[in-house]
Amino acid sequence: MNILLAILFLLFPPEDKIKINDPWMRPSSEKMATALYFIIENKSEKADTLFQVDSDLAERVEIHETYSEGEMVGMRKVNMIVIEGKSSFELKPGAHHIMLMKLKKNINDGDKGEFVLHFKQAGEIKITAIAKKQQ
Ligand SMILES: [Cu+2]
Repeated sequence: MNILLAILFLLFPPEDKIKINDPWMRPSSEKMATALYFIIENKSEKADTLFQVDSDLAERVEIHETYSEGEMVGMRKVNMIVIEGKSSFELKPGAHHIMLMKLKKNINDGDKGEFVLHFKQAGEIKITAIAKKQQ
């Protein structure tokens, strides 16, 4: 690496544009489903988009939203979550969440799981979520 670039890098480390706070998931059992939650903090001026989540814990991983129609409450897949510039987006129970379907193993209280979040601007972000019953 060029020495000048190395010095510049030390003086001005690139700031993370997207920060993921408090990732957690609910305990569940093999072959069943569960959900992953976290807060996305967008420090950039530009909007960013979460469009995919990968995990070895489940056979299928989808981005979901919760909706209500009359007295019915359900959830459905969405293709993306847009986080406006200089704002936060919270995935939480009863709202948006990451759905983990057909779990490959039991997830017990205190277990940790690794996930890769894919953003259009920030690229891949690896996170470790902890399993707990309540936030
Ligand atoms: Cu769901």
